Amino acid sequence: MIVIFSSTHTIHAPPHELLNGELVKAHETPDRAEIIHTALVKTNLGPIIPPHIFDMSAIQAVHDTDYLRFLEHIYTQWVAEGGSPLAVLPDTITTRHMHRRPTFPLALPGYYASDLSAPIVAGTYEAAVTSAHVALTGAALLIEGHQAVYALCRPPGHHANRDTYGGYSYLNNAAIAANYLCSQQRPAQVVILDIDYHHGNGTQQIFYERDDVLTVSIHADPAYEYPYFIGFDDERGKGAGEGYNLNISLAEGTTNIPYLEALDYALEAVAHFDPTYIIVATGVDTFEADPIGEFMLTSGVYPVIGQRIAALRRPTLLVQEGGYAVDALGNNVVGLLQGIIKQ
Ligand code: SP5
Ligand code: ZN
Repeated sequence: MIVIFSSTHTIHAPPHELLNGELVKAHETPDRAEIIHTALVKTNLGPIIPPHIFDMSAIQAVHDTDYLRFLEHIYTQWVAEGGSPLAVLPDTITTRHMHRRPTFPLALPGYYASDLSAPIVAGTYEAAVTSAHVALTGAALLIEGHQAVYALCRPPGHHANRDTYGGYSYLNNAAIAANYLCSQQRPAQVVILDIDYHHGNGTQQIFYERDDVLTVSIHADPAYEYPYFIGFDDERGKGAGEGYNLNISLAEGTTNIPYLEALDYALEAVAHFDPTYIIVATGVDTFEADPIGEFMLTSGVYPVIGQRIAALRRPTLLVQEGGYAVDALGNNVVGLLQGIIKQ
C-alpha cells in the first residue's frame, strides 16, 4: 500500500482548545502524525512518498475564496491588531441572529469558526493546504490504478465546511479528494465512508445536494456528542442529493459487535451505490481509551473493519481524520491498514 506523508504538518501546533468550558492542552497535536508515521515505517507497509503539489483550483472547487484568503492571512492580521500571538481564537461567534461578515481581524474568526477547538497559528494555512495535497495525491494514485492508498493527513478535515472551520479541521481533505475524482476525464461515482467517532458534518453538507458522491457516516449520536446540531439519522440529502446521505448514529459505550453490525449496514448501502472509488475518512477515536471519544472498540477490531471495507473490492483511499489515544494510535491505524491489505 502506498502511503503519502509530509512533515509540513508540524508547523501546525495549536497550544490549546476550549473543551467542556476549559482551555485545555490541544488533543490534535503533531506527535499524532509522527507516531503513525513511525509505526508505518516499522511495519514496512509500503513506500512512503511526499505529496505532489496540485493547482489551488482543486481546493477552490470545494472551499470559498474569501474563506481561503481568511485562513491564509488571519494569523498575521490578528496579531497586528493585538490578538494573542499564541493562537487565533475568537471571543465572539456568529449565531442565527447576528451574522454580518465583519472585516475587523479580531472579529473575522468568529464569522468562520463553528467552535472553539481549532485555533489558527502561523503555520496552520500551509499545513492545511499540504494536508489537502496529501489527500489529492492519494486520489491521483487511485486514478492511476492503485487499489489501496493511505493519505496520512494532518490536520484532519471532516468538520470543515465550504467556508467554516472547527473540530480541528480547516480544509476538508476527503471532500477535496472526492470532488477531484468526480471532476476527472472519466466521470466517477464516489463514496465517502466516514468511520471517525464524530459525525462528518462538513463532508455531509458539502455534498448534501449531490447524487455523484454518497456520504455515509457512522458516529456517536449527536444527541449527546459533538457536533450536536447535525448528524442525525433522518438527514438523508436534499434535491438531487436526496437519498445520497446516510447517517448511522450509535450510543455512548458502543462495543465491537454492534459497531460491526452498523458497519455492515453501511457497507450494504455503499455496495448498492456501486462506486468507482471509495474514500474512507479514517478516525480511530472510536477506540476504548480515546480521551475524547466514548465508544469501546478494542484494537483487535480495526483489522476486521479494514477487511470488511476491502471486501467491496473498489479502489480505496484512506484519509486520516481523528484518533487521540496516542499510545495506541500507531497500532490501531496500522491494524486497519493491514486489514485492508489482507483481504
Ligand atoms: C477530527 C476530529 O476528531 N475532531 C473532533 C473534535 C471534537 N471536539 C469537541 C469535542 C467535544 C467533546 N464533548 C464531550 C461531550 C461528552 N462526550
Ligand atoms: Zn473525531
